[in-house]
Amino acid sequence: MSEAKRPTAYFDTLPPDAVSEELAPVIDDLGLADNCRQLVMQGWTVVEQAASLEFNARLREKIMQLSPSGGSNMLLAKDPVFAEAVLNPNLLAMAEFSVGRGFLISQVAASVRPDGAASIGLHADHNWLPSPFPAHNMLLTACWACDDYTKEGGATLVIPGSNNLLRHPSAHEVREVAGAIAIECPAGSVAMWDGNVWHSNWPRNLKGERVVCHITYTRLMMRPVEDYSASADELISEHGERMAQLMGRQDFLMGANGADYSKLLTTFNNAKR
Ligand SMILES: O=C(O)CCC(=O)C(=O)O
Repeated sequence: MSEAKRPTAYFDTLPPDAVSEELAPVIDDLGLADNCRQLVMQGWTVVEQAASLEFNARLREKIMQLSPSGGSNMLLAKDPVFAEAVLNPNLLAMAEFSVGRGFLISQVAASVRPDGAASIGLHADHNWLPSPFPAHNMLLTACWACDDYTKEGGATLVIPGSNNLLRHPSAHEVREVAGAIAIECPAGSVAMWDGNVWHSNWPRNLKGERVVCHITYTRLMMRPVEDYSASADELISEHGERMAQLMGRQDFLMGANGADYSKLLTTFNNAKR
């Protein structure tokens, strides 16, 4: 009798730095092979001219309209221009490479930084994941720079290679910011980094605003199997605070109005305990 056939496709995990055979022609067509390599080696990369200048201007204008107090979130539901951004072929290809086929959208937010804006503080975007970080990246952040990125203008700061440490920076490392460089690139570029790399931004010392659309894609693993959001209010009123925790209502992620940054530090600290 022949041996029962096992579904071998269940076991063919690609190494973290490999481009799948399905994705390879797309990466080649878009000229993104060097970006993939840089993302793996250094934890960050930039895709310049990700779309037309007309698109960049439209995106910037919409962010300014929707961000009266310096920022906004839940943007995918607020205007179709954000669907164009998250579905941009360059971003989709890099996301598939970095966080795997079937990846999900996690966040579409914006920041508007005026002259004098302070640094956000050094961190890794795997902030709600304990270290050591896994071999495969879980989150890809794509920051659409609607304005030129320069150090003086408050560009994103990155510590190349810190992605290989697979951990969060210590308080000392956050203060020192040793080895940091500015990601300098023209308006219309998309700066991307994995969940591991330590980054922040430089203070802005330039007139006018730095406008950025922050897009995060996440690996399919990060999604609960069942979606209880429609029943959450009822379950919580019946069962209380521990049910609220299970429904994700005690963390900063995904409230009724998007992320609740007043709970950000508690969430990050919870995730490391
Ligand atoms: O605003 C920036 O330049 C950096 C943003 C950032 O740290 C993030 O989106 O994780």
